[in-house]
Amino acid sequence: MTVPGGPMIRAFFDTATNTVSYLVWDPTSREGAVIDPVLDWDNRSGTADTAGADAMLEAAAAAAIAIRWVLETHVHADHLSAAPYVKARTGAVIGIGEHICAVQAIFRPVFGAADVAPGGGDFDRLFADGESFPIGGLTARVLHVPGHTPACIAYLVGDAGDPRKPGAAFVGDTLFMPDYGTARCDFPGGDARALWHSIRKLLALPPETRIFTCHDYKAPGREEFAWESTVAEQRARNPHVRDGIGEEEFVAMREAKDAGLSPPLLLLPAIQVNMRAGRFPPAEANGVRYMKIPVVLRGGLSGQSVFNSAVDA
Ligand SMILES: N[C@@H](CCC(=O)N[C@@H](CS)C(=O)NCC(=O)O)C(=O)O
Ligand SMILES: [Fe+2]
Repeated sequence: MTVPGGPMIRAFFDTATNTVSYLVWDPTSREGAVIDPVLDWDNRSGTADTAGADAMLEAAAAAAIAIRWVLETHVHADHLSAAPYVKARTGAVIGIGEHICAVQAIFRPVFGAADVAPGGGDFDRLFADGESFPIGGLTARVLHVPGHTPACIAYLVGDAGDPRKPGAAFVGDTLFMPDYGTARCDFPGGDARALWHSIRKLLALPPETRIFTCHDYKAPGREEFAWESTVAEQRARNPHVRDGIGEEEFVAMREAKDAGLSPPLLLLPAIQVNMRAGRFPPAEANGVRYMKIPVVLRGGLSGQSVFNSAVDA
């Protein structure tokens, strides 16, 4: 896929988690970025693998693309990030939004993750709203788009780096395809009203701007997975945010819908790894790394001290 004068873009779809990762590059300098790479995770056996990330690295190598950046749109709650693996293989810099610290402040105590570096220091680069950076000869501009999480950002690459011209917007979990809707806002720190304002910022981009989403779950009547749309298509027919739908209507719809959603299958492993920029929790004294599951006691179990600590038992 190409736009004259703009970025080259190749999408990689992870069927296990419905996640879309992107390889974005400048055809002139052949420098590029990987956006939201997925680490394969078998939750039944606790096994991580690199097949998905390797496919991206092989595609980059075959096209002689030097990967300079691993760009996260947010701390994903449904899959593990392959960012450290891509960094180890390429020397790329791992970037995320500067409000990552707010996400870590929520989840560090939940997982007793004392090793999380202060000030977002597990990541190499923290992007502020409005900041620009180069991908080879392309310009990427960062938009803070909170709502799904407090730290979500979108990357506007190529001509989209210039707000007067259309280009490619990697919008993470904000808008999904125009026949599906928007991302959920019920994770800790999520906020439907904030998502509304973030989406309005995205929909104020030029109508031809290409929108690349981070997930696709298909939609009733659609057989194929899809991830690319335009601002114009979103404004014409997104069932949650098309033109004519107001803020209050959106917030009521989003909150009602979220009340019926289950936590993502990989929520707990994903958050504890991704808030560490894709690092696994540190090894214990026996040299083994473990994922943690914070235990919640309900019903007759609450107040039963036998379940609260080994000492009580
Ligand atoms: N069934 C999926 C759900 C994943 C999920 O909750 N995805 C988030 C983005 S991280 C979302 O916004 N989903 C919208 C929806 O399911 O309608 C899973 O278990 O992984
Ligand atoms: Fe997400």
